[in-house]
Formats: sequence, C-alpha cells, structure tokens
Amino acid sequence: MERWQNIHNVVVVGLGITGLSVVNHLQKLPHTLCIRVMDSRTQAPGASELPDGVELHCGSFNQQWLNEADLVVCNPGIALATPEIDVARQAGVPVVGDIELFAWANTKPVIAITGSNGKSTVTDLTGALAKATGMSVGVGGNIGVPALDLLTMDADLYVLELSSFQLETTSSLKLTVAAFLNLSEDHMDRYQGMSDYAQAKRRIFMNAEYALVNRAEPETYPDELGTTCQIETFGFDNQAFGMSEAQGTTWLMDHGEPIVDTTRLSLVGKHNWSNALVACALLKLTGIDYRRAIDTLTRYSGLSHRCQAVVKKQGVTWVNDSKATNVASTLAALSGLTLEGKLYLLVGGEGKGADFSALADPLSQLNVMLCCFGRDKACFTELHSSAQQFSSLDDAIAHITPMLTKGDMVMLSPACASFDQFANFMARGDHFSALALQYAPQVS
Ligand code: UMA
Ligand code: ADP
Repeated sequence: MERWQNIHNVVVVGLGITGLSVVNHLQKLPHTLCIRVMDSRTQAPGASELPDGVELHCGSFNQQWLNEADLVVCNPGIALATPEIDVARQAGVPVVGDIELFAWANTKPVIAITGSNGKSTVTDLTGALAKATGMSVGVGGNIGVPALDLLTMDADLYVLELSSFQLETTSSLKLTVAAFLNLSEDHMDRYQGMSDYAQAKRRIFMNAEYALVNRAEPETYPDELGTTCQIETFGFDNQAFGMSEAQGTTWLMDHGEPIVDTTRLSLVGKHNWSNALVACALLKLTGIDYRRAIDTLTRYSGLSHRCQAVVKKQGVTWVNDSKATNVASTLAALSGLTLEGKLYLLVGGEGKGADFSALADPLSQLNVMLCCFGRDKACFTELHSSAQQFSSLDDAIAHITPMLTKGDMVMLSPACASFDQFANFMARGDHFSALALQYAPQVS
C-alpha cells in the first residue's frame, strides 16, 4: 500500500478490457484517486461501462493529462515509444502496465508463461491440471481475461499468460515459476529486432524463483535480469523434463521417470507434446503433484482456433488455425502433416513486417495450393508456384470449393495478424468456421 502514498492522479491509457479492469481495480483501492482515461480511438471499446466520476478523453492522447499524472497505466497494445507517452516518461512520470498493478496487489503464488507460440495452450492446460488437483485457480493475462479481474476471486494459484508487450511495463511481479517457451519472429513492427523482442520477454525472470526454459533455444534462458532464479529445462531429448522413445511410442519424461505415453494425449502435434510437458513441469516446480491430473491431461483437446478441425464432409477436412499469427505457428501446423489429397492453405492478413521465406521449404514438400488474402497477401506469392491472390477469405473459399475432392484439407493458418480485416483472430476463425460449414456441403 506504501506504493500508493504519493499517487493521486492516475491516467489510464487505452480503454478496452485492460483499461476497464484497471479502472475497476483503482476504484476498489482504499485511497481517493483522480482517475482519468484516454483512448486514441474516437470510439473507445468499453466507454459505456466506465463508472461515474471517471473522466474520458477520446480521439487522441491528451499530453497535458499525461504530464500531470503521478502514474500512467498503459494498455499493452500501445508502444512506450508512442510520442506522447515518451514525452511523459522523459519528464519522469512513471509508466506501468496492468500486470505491474496486479503484482502490487497480489499475495498468492503465480505461474507465468511467455514465448512466441504456445502460451495460451500451456496457460489454459496448466490451469486445467491445477484445478483437477482440487485447487482454486485464476487463469488470465494475455489469454483474454485481464489479470486484475482475477484478483476478486482470491484464488490459491494464478496462472498468467504474459506477452512481451505486458512484460515491457512489468518489473515487480514475483513468480513461483516463469516459463519462456520459444522465440521466433513476431511483432517486428513494434521491436527494433529479435534481440529487442527477446529482451522484453526475458523480463519475466526478474523476480522468479524458477526459470523453466527451452533446452534447444538459448534465447529463452535468463539474462542478467534473472540471475537469481534456479534454472530447469524442457525439450525433445531425454534430459530433465524431456521425451523418450519406448515400446514404439514417445513418452513425456520427468527426470527419467515416465509421465505419459503421447499416444494417450488428445492434443495433436509434436509442438503440443512439448506444451503438455511444460504444463506438468510448471506444476511440479510449484509443488503440485501433476500425477493426480493425468486423466485431465489425456482428455485435454486444446483451445479453439488452434489447428481445430471444424468440419469433415465428403472426405474434406476444414481446419481453423486462425491463432497462427506468425511464421513459426504456421510451420508447426505444417510439420508432420500427412495428407491423402491436396492442402488448400489460406495465408495472409497483417504481416507485422515478418520474413515469410521459411515457409517456402515445407510448402515445396507438400501437394498444396497457396491461397493468399488480406492486406499483405502479396508477401506470400513468391513462396510457391501455386500461389494465387484473393481479396478476402470469402473469395478464396468460393474459388477453391469446386476443386475440392476426397482427402483434401482446407486450412486457415495465416501466419499474420487479423486486424486488417477482422476485429481479432477469434472473429477471423469464427468467420472461417462459418464459411466452412456453408461450403462443405457443396463439395461433390
Ligand atoms: N489502441 C489504440 N489506442 C488506444 C487503445 C488501443 O490505438 O488508445 C489499439 C492498439 O493498437 C492496441 C489495440 O487497440 O494494440 C488493442 O487495444 P484493446 O483495447 O483491444 O486492448 P485490450 O482489449 O485491453 O486487450 C489487451 C491485449 N491486447 C494487446 O496486447 C494488443 C489482449 O491480447 C489481451 O488478451 C487483453 O489485453 C487482456 O490482457 C490480445 C493480443 O493480440 C489477444 N495480444 C498480442 C498477441 O497475443 O500477439 C500481444
Ligand atoms: P500463443 O498464445 O503464444 O499465441 P497458442 O497456444 O494460442 O499460443 O497457439 C498459437 C499458434 O501456435 C497456434 O497456431 C498453435 O497451433 C501454434 N502452437 C501452439 N504451441 C506451439 C509451440 N509450442 N510451438 C510452435 N507453435 C505452437
């Protein structure tokens, strides 16, 4: 509570679900604060839900409000380099994010997960396993439930997905275990390069007891910010948390002891074996016996919009992988894909300045037609001779449906963000799923 002693004027930058959670949290504190909210959008989402007495400025960032603030709480989607925010920071105004406020208020154990891909799956699965052992668990963060909203449930344990954006403005979050799953190119429109992006993610280790890192990726290990944490590793070989071949199948392993045979998992794909292994490791390092949750682990079939089969009709499978918003996640979807027929791969959207060339090799080994749509569709056309451009998902699907035959797969795994044509990846995935249900019966 001492942290709040000299804070009277708080400015919340960016409304949306994070901004609302921040306002609601501030209002519950036992201090009288002047709360002001600004959002550069003319119609800020959530404006109608703002409590009385909170001033709202829309359409721009109000420099005067920022300069007068004792504390600025910034939405993760707004870069600290935004000129108005930068001016306030240079003038000495402290700028934090919602996760920092969570850290100031929380007294319970927290597990946090970052990485370029797999965060939501690992976060959700870890929460599900912990709940299966009988604990009350709050699951949130970048996964879509603002962390501050979880505090009201007074859980035994919190499991948080943290994006690099959230970590940039977090410095006091005490963690029982911090996991950094993997690093691949993403958000290059916001970072100066990969090392800048990796550094933001490594902030997760600043106050962690254990760092759980990927043996195959040195960038996931703590740097000088995380020198006090104990390191534990996971990977595909048989060390520490690892994997081993036995009786003709692959087993997840915990320091030489088998956890589960991967053929028993409902989750599909090697990347998901790794996600399952990490979830078990996170529980063990937190002192929770994951063996009490093996049934839940084997039944867990993943979140929607991640390599999700939407419909199978006339021998054609329609797969929604809308959450593949970067190259590595689309590579994960393609790896190990065995098809009787042809793959119709839908790619494109907002490319975030990425280099898509790594997709060319796996595409060259597949019987594929590359269907490119959205703002950055032209970035994909050099990757495969079959590439054809469409203005929208609708046009692409209407065009390919008459070509589909038994054994084919239509997969949305766009390697891009959705914001050029959709509100978010869920809206894009839902739209694809609706098109799949509409067009699947037309396949002859
Ligand atoms: N924006 C402005 N001006 C403003 C406020 C927002 O231009 O004044 C724009 C920004 O481009 C921003 C976008 O609007 O990126 C999103 O703002 P929002 O109001 O939708 O944000 P929230 O609803 O609060 O969602 C945020 C996270 N969004 C981002 O980090 C961009 C959500 O992660 C997160 O689930 C939520 O808080 C709860 O913690 C989404 C995301 O895309 C899923 N995250 C990125 C990712 O996973 O790659 C990091
Ligand atoms: P995130 O929250 O980090 O975006 P998700 O679990 O939502 O991660 O998955 C996003 C995308 O990445 C999906 O397309 C999914 O199939 C893929 N994916 C999931 N786990 C991994 C992993 N460990 N490595 C690579 N790709 C993955």
